[in-house]
Amino acid sequence: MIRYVEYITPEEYMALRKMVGWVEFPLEQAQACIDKAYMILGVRDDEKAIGVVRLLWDGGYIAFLSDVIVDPEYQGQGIGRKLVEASIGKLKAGMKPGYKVKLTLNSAIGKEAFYEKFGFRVRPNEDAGPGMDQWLIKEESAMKEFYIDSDGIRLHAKLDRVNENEKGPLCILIHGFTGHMEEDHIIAAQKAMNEAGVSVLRVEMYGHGKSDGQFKDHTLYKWVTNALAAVHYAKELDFVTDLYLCGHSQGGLLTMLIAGMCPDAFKAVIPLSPAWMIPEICRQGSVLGTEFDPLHIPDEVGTADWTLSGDYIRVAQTIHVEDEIARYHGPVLIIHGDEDEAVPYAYGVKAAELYENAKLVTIHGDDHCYTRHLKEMAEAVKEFFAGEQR
Ligand code: FER
Repeated sequence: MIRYVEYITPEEYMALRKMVGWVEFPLEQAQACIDKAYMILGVRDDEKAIGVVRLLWDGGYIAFLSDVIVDPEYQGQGIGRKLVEASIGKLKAGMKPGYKVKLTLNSAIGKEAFYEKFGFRVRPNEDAGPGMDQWLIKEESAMKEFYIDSDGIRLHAKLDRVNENEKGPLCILIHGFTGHMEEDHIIAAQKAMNEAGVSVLRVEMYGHGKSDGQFKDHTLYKWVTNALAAVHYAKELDFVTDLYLCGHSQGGLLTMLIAGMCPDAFKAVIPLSPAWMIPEICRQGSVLGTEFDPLHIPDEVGTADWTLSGDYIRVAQTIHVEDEIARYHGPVLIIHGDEDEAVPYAYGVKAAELYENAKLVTIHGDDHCYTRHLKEMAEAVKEFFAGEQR
């Protein structure tokens, strides 16, 4: 049965536009078309959306009749006429005594006679020139946001591509402990890579940013599983030529572990201020300056600011980073501030010595997140990738 309803969904609206060959647009924009209309009327045959009309009115003198759509299978039954009449009726009902409103529409070619029946005049005519219009189109962003599945855990990801239409290198970029993908130093690294012609896949790990999981429950095993899922995702992308992996701090430790586990996956890896001492200090009974008995790990460890489950420690204690360093023979770029308060600079120096093929860039006078010389860090990243591309 044919019903007239006051609402249709953005998806239905786009499906109707598609059905008659009209331009489609993003659902967010379609939603605005529905929400901001003075009146929207949908037509359903039982539940199926088969028609729509939108009436726009500024409340002053300009009104516009837009999107008179009827599913071709239902045309010739007077549905279009009802939609136009309902729109004119609604507009007249809203006008106060003395109001004058100009109702305009753009007829589809050949539909002029249909609209003339309601009093519309074809333009140009003796007192009005032709109607004019143009489409303004904003390019789609090169950034795409989505989730990567990691054994049922949704990892929030953003892909910033250098060029939508070309193949090229990609770097996976991972934040640190308590961090996320929008931190200044993560964005700075992403932009530097993009400027060097490298697309970037930022991924948030378990319990961080907008990914699934609670911070307290995160462990390095979970992060390893997540990073492997990100690597598998990246390897499936058909535009990717060379793959790189970069991570900051605990993400830098993760980078070192994954490099050892997948030594053939990456053209190079970039641990930024890598917190690769975490497993060792957990074996010794301390984490982030908080002490515990390493042989009798409590259920929880923490301060007023953060809480970790004992499992974080248990897992960390089993990890041996030197083994993974020894398994990776490719190029490594380590960047480290020599006034890092969270991960002593000496660890950056030591890692650079242990790797077969590492370069250390020291950011003099800088801290853990390069808050004093962010540009220098970004420049080092850019230069490294520029060298890689030559
Ligand atoms: C620690 C020292 C530094 C630690 C973490 C960090 C979890 C740094 C983390 C980061 O910024 O990613 O003892 O324990």
